[in-house]
Amino acid sequence: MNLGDKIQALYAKYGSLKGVTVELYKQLIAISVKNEAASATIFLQGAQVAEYKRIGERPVLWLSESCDYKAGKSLRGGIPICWPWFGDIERNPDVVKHQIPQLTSETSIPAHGFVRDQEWALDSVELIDSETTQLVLSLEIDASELWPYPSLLKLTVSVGVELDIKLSVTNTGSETFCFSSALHTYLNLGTVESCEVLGLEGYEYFDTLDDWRVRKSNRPIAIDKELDQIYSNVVSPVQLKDKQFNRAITVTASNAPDLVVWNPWIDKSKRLSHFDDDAYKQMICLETARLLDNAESLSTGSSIVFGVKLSVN
Ligand code: TA6
Repeated sequence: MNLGDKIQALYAKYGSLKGVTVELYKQLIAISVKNEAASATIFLQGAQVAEYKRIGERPVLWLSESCDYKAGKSLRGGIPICWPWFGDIERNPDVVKHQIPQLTSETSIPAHGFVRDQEWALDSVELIDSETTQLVLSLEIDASELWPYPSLLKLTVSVGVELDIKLSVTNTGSETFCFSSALHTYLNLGTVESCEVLGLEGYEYFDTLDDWRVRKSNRPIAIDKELDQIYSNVVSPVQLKDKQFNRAITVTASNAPDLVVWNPWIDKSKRLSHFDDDAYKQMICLETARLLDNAESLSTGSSIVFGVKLSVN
C-alpha cells in the first residue's frame, strides 16, 4: 500500500475521532492527538512519540529541528525505542550479543537495535475521556538474519496530564531469546545551565566516556559537559529540575530498573546526525531501560511489559 492509501485508510478509521488527525511529514506518517489536557504526535515509523506537551505549556519532549523525516531513519528526539539491544551490540551482555549471527563484514549491526526504523501498525486510538487519549501500535517481527527470533512488540501510549508509555514484548517463536532495551527519551529544557538531574545521587554508574569506569556522585547531576552514564537498579523516580522553565519533569520507570543519562555536549553534537551544533543546550536524555544484568530472557510464549511515565509539576 502506498503512502496515500495508508493515510486514507487511517483517516477512514480514526479521522472522525475528536482531536485526532493523520499527517504526512515528507515520507513519514504521524498521528496527532489533542485533548483537554495535552497534545502529542506519534510516528508510525518506530512507534516514535515525537512530541508531547500539556495544553498551554512548553513541550516536554525535545525534537530536533534538523529531522529530515525520511523512511528508514528514526527521528532525532522524542522517544525512540531501542530494542532488542541497546547502543553498540558489542557492549551488550554476551547472552544478548551471541544471539546475533556473525554477519558478513558488509552488514553493519545498527546501534540501538532495528525496531525504531521500522513502520509499526496502528492497532487502535481510543478517547478514554476528555483528558486522555490512548493509542496502541504493534510490530510483528519475523525471524531474520539480524534477529532469528519471531517477536511481537506492542506500544501503548496514553496522552493526558501525564504521558504514559508501556512496551510489551512477546516471544512468538519456539526458542528463548534475551534482549536489552531502552526508551530513549529526549527531554526539552530551558537551557542546560538552568537544569539539574535529581534522584541519582549515591548510585554507582558506568561512565561510558571513560572506558565504562564505575563512578558515583552524591550530588545532583549538572549538565555542564558530555554525559553518557548508565545507572543500574535505580529505584527512585528521576527528576529534571528546570529553573528557567520553572518546572520539574519527573521520569518514573515501570519494570525498567536502569537509567541512561546522555547529553552529547559540544564536540559530539557536531558529529551527530540531524542534530544542530548548539542543540545540546536544549535537551537531556533520561532513558529508562533494561540493560546489562537486567537484560530480559523470554521463553516461548512469554511476555514482559515495561515503560515510563512523564509528569510535570
Ligand atoms: O543513549 C546514549 C547513546 O547510546 C549515546 O552513546 C549516543 O550514541 C546516543 O545514544 C544516540 O544514539 P543514536 O544512534 O540515536 O545517534
